[in-house]
Amino acid sequence: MDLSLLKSKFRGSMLGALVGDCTGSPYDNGDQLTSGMKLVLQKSFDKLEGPPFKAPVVQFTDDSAMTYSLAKSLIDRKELDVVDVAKKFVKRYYQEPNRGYGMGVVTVFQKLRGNKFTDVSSPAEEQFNGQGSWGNGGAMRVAPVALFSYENYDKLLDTVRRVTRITHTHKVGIDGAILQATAIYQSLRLDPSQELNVVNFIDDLTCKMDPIEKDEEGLGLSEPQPYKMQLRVMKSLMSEDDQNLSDERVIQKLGNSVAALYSVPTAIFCFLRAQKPITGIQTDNPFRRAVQYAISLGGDTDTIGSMTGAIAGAFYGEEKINSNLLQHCEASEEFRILGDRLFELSVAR
Ligand code: F2R
Ligand code: MG
Repeated sequence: MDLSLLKSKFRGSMLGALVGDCTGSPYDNGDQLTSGMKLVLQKSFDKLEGPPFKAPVVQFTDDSAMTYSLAKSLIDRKELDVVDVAKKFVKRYYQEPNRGYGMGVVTVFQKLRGNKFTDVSSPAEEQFNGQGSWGNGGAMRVAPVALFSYENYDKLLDTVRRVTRITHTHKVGIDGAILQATAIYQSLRLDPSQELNVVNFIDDLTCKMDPIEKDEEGLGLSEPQPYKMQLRVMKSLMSEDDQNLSDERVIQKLGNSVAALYSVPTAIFCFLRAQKPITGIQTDNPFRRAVQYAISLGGDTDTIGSMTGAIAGAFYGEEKINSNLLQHCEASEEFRILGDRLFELSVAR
């Protein structure tokens, strides 16, 4: 692939994650969006993408704070150093605790600080009576790992597993992060000037998730390969007519919650569905369509928006992310630079 396109894709993934978080956070109250709120969302995107106007920047949340820390650690250390990542997560949390972190992860941070990072495994393992978290907090921050591991999928798997375990040790939480990283990894490799074959994209994800989910350790899940099941559902939804596919049905089938299982597949679906026009989302820009659609599904809007943005940005590259919109997102220049540094580290060594 042409290196300037690949560099644009690295930037696009980091910026896409940021844009989805910033634009999704005002709608993040766990509920579905009313039709009035969807109109507000449409107008808000129109305004942010329109002629420049003076306004306070839209602040990012815990999603981007943790994505930033993870990218910075990989760049500083040139390898995964889980103690350094944990320190950066915790330091940033105590500097800016009001970024919307959930209570679960805050407990992990308190314990990590309490043991002075001598044990970075136990705090996450102790979560939820020793089950570990299946939340989407591992998946929401994983984009830098997909970029860092661009040339080696086994490295991606190992790095995602180890970095996710700092806060999330439930297999469903870890596998959700793997699925999200894999979707970015696949998107980086595709040519955005060619029509995306959505069936192949889902089939490739399914093939990659199969051995990962077979690696079960008797967790007693009712569905032994839950992400493969969600990918099957996604494929079936993709074959339906746009007019008949309501937001309610998508939410009912794929979910929109803080659970990795009910948000990572949703983000991938939003990216794929936005390859074509979607009723009710008025834009010609497929990157915006994907992110706006993800937010319009409600629920965990900042995180599903961010995960969708990271995948869509990795596919389309920076060019499809409106520059006026970026001006309104906090720290967009820093995120662009992180994309460049990860590109230099992984590709242009
Ligand atoms: N949580 C939020 N936002 C609400 C924050 C409100 C805050 N007070 C404020 O506004 O300032 N957002 C962030 O959380 C999501 C990522 O969550 P993460 O990191 O996975 O958290 P956690 O706590 O590990 O899991 C989330 C919830 O899932 C349920 N859960 C997880 N594992 C469970 C298990 N094994 N058994 C039972 N329940 C489990 C719990 O309800 C957890 O609270 C992102 O949206 C991010 O933006
Ligand atoms: Mg969230």
